[in-house]
Amino acid sequence: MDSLYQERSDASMKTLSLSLLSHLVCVGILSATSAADLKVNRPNIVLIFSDDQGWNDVGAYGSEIPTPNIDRLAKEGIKFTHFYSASSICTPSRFGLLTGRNPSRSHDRLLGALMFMAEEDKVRGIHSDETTIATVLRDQAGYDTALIGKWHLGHGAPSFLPVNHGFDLFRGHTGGCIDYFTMTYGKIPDWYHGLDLVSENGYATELIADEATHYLESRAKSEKPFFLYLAYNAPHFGKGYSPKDDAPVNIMQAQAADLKRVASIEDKVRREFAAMTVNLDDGVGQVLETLDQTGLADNTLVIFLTDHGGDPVYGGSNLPLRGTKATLFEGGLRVPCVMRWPGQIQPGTVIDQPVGSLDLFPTFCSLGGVETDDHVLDGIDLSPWLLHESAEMKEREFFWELGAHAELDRQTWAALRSGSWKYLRSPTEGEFLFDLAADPNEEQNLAEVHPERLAELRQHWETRAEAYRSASSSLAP
Ligand SMILES: [Ca+2]
Repeated sequence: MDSLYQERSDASMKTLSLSLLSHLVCVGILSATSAADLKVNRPNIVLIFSDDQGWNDVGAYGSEIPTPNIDRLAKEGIKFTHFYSASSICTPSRFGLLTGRNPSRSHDRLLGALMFMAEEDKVRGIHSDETTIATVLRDQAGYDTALIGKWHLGHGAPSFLPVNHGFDLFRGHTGGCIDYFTMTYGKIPDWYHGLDLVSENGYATELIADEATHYLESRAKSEKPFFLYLAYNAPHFGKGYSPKDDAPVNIMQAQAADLKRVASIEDKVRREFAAMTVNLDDGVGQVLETLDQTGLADNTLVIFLTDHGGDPVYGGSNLPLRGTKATLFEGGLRVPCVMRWPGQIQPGTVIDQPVGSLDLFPTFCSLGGVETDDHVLDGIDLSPWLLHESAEMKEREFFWELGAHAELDRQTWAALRSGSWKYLRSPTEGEFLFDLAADPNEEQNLAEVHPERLAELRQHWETRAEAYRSASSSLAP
């Protein structure tokens, strides 16, 4: 099956590479059409990724939580209304984002979160032959690369860490969350500079924003383009430590000054979540201001998206969408996503077609002038739509698999979107069929009304699941 996906990928990339090149000429990025010129004009990329922030947790998407800086990106660029994460859990979402491959293809079947405290998870993670966008941009397009913030793709051997996966610079943490004030996971140190653990204190969201500011300032006079993956731990809960139980504990960690800013929110947990969110939004504002001050803004594509839906237990909200983090309803998968590139992306653009985080790898490659023929990818190059070409987006399928564990034969969540139809299988609630065009919030299960379509989509899911499983094991070292 790999060859099938390779063929699709090849065909689309050839078409779109040509398309991009001609477009870059049209919009004035290039003065000539040579590959050398394309390389000279590669944009910087700042990819801001927040944690457990749901559909209803960004102002531009209807939230009561004020996020003026994220909203500014939407006003000055594109707002996507059907942007899908690769998964509704941290680790597989990040695997898909960074590799452009469905998480079901990952060697270690990264279909659930890597739990930091679990000994068995210290030998799992992203493998050295699984290629990230950072590696490609660094090695094939000459980008300087950095990860500031959360990794969550392996915390055991150094081979799992970001500096061995394409990132020149890493300042951040490897586990699923941290204590916002001590940068530890419970009591376990988890703040790195490169491969070295360091002691830090402050407030994680602000520390990450400050590190980003320093990085951008250091890039201002460089000839090389850069790729900054800015992965906030916020507004995910923090991982504190309970002396009474002598164990790590999940805690909301808002600062008093931020709580005052959202005092009108009555529910205590929602208010704490909102306070952590406005601080995150401040960080986005600080990044945008630094881009302005350094003169980098015009040649920098800034993207903000979240890793998956919110968790209402910890104050997140995905309303009016159904479901939450760790489910495959729209509330788990559909995420806020905005992109800005001054002078290239038209301000106030709204894109309603279904796209997703798996599309970012081929898109960044296209913008960086890198061919993707050698990669088996599951997304498409979005640059024609970012740059307002009159390109038609073909209907395609989106596939998700959650919680599978081949050795244990655990129950899984399954979902597949084909056109406006969505098939979903929950381990506890059975099968669903939704028509998202008529029912975007998944209120009407049409499984009994359209049994043939249900069977057809179920079969599509099974075929893909088997293909990905084979690809995963056949590539494993
Ligand atoms: Ca998350």
